[in-house]
Amino acid sequence: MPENLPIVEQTLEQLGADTPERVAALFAKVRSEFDQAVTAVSDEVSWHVLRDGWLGRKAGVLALVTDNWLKPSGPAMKPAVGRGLNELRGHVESAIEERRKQIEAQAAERAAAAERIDFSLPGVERALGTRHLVRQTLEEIERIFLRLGFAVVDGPEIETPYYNFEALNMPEFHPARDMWDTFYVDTPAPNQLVLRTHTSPMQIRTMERQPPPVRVIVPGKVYRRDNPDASHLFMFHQIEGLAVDNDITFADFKGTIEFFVHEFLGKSARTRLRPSYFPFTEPSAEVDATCIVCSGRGCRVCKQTGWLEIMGAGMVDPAVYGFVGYDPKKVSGFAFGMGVDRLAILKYGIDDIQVLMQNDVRFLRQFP
Ligand code: 2NM
Repeated sequence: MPENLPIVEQTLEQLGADTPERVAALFAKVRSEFDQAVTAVSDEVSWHVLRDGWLGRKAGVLALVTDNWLKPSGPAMKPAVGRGLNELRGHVESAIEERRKQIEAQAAERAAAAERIDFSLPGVERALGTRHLVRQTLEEIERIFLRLGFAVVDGPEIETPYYNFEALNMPEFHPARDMWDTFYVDTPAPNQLVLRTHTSPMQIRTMERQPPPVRVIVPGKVYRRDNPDASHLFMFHQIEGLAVDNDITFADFKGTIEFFVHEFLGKSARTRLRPSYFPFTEPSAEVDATCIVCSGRGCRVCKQTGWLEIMGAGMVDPAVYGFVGYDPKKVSGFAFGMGVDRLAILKYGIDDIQVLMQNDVRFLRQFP
């Protein structure tokens, strides 16, 4: 029963309704309360509350009007009360039914709107990332060596001094270690660790694990404590290679490197070797290739020499074989190492290596 209708709980006598006009006024009051209530109904739940409150068999308003107004009234008032009640019932029942239809229609409309798909809306454009220029260059180099039968291996960036130096023919306190400004990990003295200064430790691990023949390349990040400038990063990428077997010669090395340069820089690129020094190769060489910017005529990039240094290399020093259990009298091989970041900027004529690490999308988008 609606709260603001206490009159339906009283009898007509208690309410002092002793004329048909007063009875009609009471029905008008009830009807106006109903009209307010029915407009306030907005959903299925409040509709059910309204229906039970007005049409409920025991405590609905119409049941109370029947019990408290109609039944106790005498012959003089009964016709007026009966008419009022019938009118009220007709009005309440049809209005409640009408409201139910409206609410159902609204719900159906809302559900349809939720399901409606507007096929004319533009699609969602997903921003796809691309491989970084360094990654692209690294994979290009990998593919060239894969065609020659090299396998790709990788390993840890944090290494023991044994793998980074000692097994590469650089004992503790040997001045050759100063060729690389090394990052040391802050660990207690006997458990020293370093950030690898080259990927060669993995070549040592590879030889430890398998007998010859070995043909591997090792790509990855390496770390050197340099001050960054246009040609230095303190973290950069290397690809080192190693070929060891019973009868590998310096000629195999030259052929391999020439093939690589032709594939990477083009058939017109030429190579030359200059003597050099590494603790782990003997003899050692720097490999130069024809400058890709000026085709060897001389320019700013090659400092007017016509040549660009692209890698260091050499025949593996027999001392290295001793550390991995190979017999230096039976095996021979060559090794080489190149800076991927440096090759990438040479190939694309970029004048500052640092842009590779700055992640400026205006730069990155030029290498989709
Ligand atoms: C270079 C240059 C020359 C090299 C040597 C070895 C190993 F493990 F076989 F001794 N790995 N890498 C090597 C040789 C690396 O990088 C400029």
